[in-house]
Formats: sequence, structure tokens, C-alpha cells
Amino acid sequence: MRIDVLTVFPAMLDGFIRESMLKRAVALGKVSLHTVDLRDFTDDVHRTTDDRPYGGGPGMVMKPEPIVAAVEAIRTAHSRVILMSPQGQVFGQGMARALAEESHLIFICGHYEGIDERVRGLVSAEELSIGDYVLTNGVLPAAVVVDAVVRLLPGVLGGEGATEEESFSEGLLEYPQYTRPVEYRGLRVPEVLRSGNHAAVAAWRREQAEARTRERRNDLLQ
Ligand code: 9D3
Repeated sequence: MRIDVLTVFPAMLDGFIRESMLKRAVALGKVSLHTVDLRDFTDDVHRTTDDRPYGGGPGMVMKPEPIVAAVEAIRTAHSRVILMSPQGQVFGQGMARALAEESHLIFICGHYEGIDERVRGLVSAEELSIGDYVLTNGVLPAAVVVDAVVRLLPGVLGGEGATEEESFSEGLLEYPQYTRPVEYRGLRVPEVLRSGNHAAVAAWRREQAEARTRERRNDLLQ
């Protein structure tokens, strides 16, 4: 898979890539990840990427030309173009699974008050949000989506991914986990986990996952 992330803050993402699981995926050749500086697609001496909004109002709007030029330079017939935006469809594990099937993803990150509305249609972008809270720009949202997608690529998590996704796709929260020591500050690890009875362990985990989901995230059970 190839991923390009278009932003005026490429260094923000480069740091994340260098320090995360993404570095391993890149080293293994599972993904080629590129940050693209939108300023490289400007043609004025000031390398301008934003301008004042028509109709007035506070802040600046991202100009269409650098973004459209960058997408047109990078895209192929097989590219899926994703505009990170608070107005987008809310990203979830289902979308992560769908995006993991693609061969080329292009993420556009906004800054300032937003992006000129004409961009979306001109590059046939779908809009994605990561949830209902206000961030200062789209770089962290793009990093969130890239992280969720890349970890699903075959071989990135050494094959654990698939199994874990199955349990997530059942729509339950995870069961509680314990490691040594068996007693810590007077708190003991549940006996069943040390019983060696695999069927009993599986049943206990299932009950715990269901009880947790009911208490904390009843919406997932609906
Ligand atoms: C405060 C400015 N807002 C009113 C004019 C609009 C606005 C523009 C740009 C609000 C946030 C942003 C920056 N956020 C994103 O680009 C973004 C985002 C988010 O803030 N929350 C959840 N998902 C996403 S995806 C992109």
C-alpha cells in the first residue's frame, strides 16, 4: 500500500511515523508512507497556501490551487482521496478495514478555518472525521486513520491483527488482562486464569467482555 499525506505541517507527521509502529511497517515494506508539503505546490514567492474568506469572517481558508495541484500530481487511476474534515463521516473500525484493502490512499489535511469548498468535488474526495470534538488541524486525524489502517495490513502485527479484529467485529469491549505478580498490593489475579482450563478461561473472558460492554458501552450491544 502507498499512502500520501498532504499538509502544510509535514514535520508533525514525520515525527509520529518515526516513533510509532508505522516505522516498523515501513521497514518491513508493508507500506510506503509519504508526507507531502503543500507549499511545494504553490507558485508564488511567499508560498501562500491560505487566503481570506469570501463573505468575511475570522481566520483564513486554504486556497484550492496547491491542494488540487498536489493531488493531481500524485494520484493514479487507483487512488482513494480522503479529506480530513469535521464535517465528514465518522471514522470507525469498519472503515479502517475497508481502507486496508486499497492500494493507494491520499489524505488531505486542513488547517486554519477550513478548505475552499471547490476542492472536494474537483478531486472527488470523501470527507472523514474522527469524532465530535474540535482540533486545530487535520494532521492528527490523518495520523489516527493511517495508524488504524496500517496495523491491519498483513504481516504488520505478525498475524495477531486478524484474530483481534474478529473479537472487535463481534462488537464487544475487551476482557480484563493480568500479568505477574499473582498478588499485587493485596489484589489477586482471578483464579480461573491460572487454572489451565482453557474452556473455563474462554467462558470467563466472554462473560467479562459482555458485562463490561453492557455497563460502559451499551450502545455497542444495540
Ligand atoms: C474553529 C473553526 N471551526 C469553525 C469555523 C471550523 C474548523 C475548521 C478546522 C474546526 C476544526 C478544524 C480543524 N479540524 C480538522 O481539520 C479535523 C477534525 C477535527 O477537528 N475533529 C475531528 N475530526 C477531524 S478531521 C479534520
